[in-house]
Amino acid sequence: MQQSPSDKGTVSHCFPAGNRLRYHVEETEQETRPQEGMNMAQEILDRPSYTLDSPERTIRNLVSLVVAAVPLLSLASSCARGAQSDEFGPGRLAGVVQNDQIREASGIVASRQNPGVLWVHNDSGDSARVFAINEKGEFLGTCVLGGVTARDWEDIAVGPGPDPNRQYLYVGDIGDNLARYPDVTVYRVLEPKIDPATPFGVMTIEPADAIWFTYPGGPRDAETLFVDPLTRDLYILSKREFFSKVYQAPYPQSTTGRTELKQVASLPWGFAVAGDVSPDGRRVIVRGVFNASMWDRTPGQPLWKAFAGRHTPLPLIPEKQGEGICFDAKGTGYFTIGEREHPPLHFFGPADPNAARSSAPR
Ligand SMILES: [Ca+2]
Ligand SMILES: [Ca+2]
Repeated sequence: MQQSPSDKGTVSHCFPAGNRLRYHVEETEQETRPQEGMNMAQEILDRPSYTLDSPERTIRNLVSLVVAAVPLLSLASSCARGAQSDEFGPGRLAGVVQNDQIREASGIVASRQNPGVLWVHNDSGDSARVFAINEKGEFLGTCVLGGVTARDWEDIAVGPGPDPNRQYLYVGDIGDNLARYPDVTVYRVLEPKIDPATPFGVMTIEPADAIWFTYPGGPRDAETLFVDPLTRDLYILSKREFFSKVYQAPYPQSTTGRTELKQVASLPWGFAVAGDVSPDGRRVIVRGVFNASMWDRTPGQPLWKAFAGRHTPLPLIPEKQGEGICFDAKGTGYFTIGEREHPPLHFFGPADPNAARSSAPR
């Protein structure tokens, strides 16, 4: 399996070797805040500007790295300490994914038409397939996307598509650690009907539409994809910025040529790694490297305008390389998952189930 430093493990030492900055990666089972800080350091190191050409510049830039990391850490910390949502409980372990094929869960989404089914996929290095698990993390089966390749899959979404009355899976092949690819692709395929109580083995789902995107201003790395269930517009959020950018591709998206995304908003923080829209289209959640926030959309409002409003920090449980978040099928709670073998699946339900804000019309 291909492994790039920016995708795998946790950087614990970095040092100049020859004219290039090399990475020495060590795996650790610790799941601590300091560890996440190191992950953040790795995220910053992954940025192309830290590809160095001399030991002297290496030292200078490492100093800059530390300086740059401090406000980032402070920002994340302040988010965590701020007016965190009291709507959701502190979270619990819903289960542990025991299947060995799911070794780097890079994206997760809850099926709307198959309540109790979650779709997950691996990061770069896997074939074009998604896995179905249930809300306990138990494996249900594998769906191979026929005729599709996987370069660096980073997020998955579900929602309507060409047939507004059917549900589609959207898979974002949008990872671009070094911002070098001329385009990125979102694959769209009809979602199969799955029974959350019945394992189904392996099935092929096809045909898949390929939707190619470019960014204004050149390539970008992104790990966040979601679809507006009310309009079928696609959204991709850039990752490697202090204020992640929100890009939109209105429906209908072309499947015959590249479409340039349009930047429509920015987040109040950066390094977005996952996101989702509630089934009723009224709420958006986005996860950062070690924080997450939720935005409310007022009725009739374009989804992207919600990002101009107040955001509510959400509780998270630290996860190793945690970069998956999704609403549950009702939109009253959310799941998170991280990139490690046998990852824990965490669920954050309503703090007060009787007062749960439902997806039903208010
Ligand atoms: Ca990746
Ligand atoms: Ca991801």
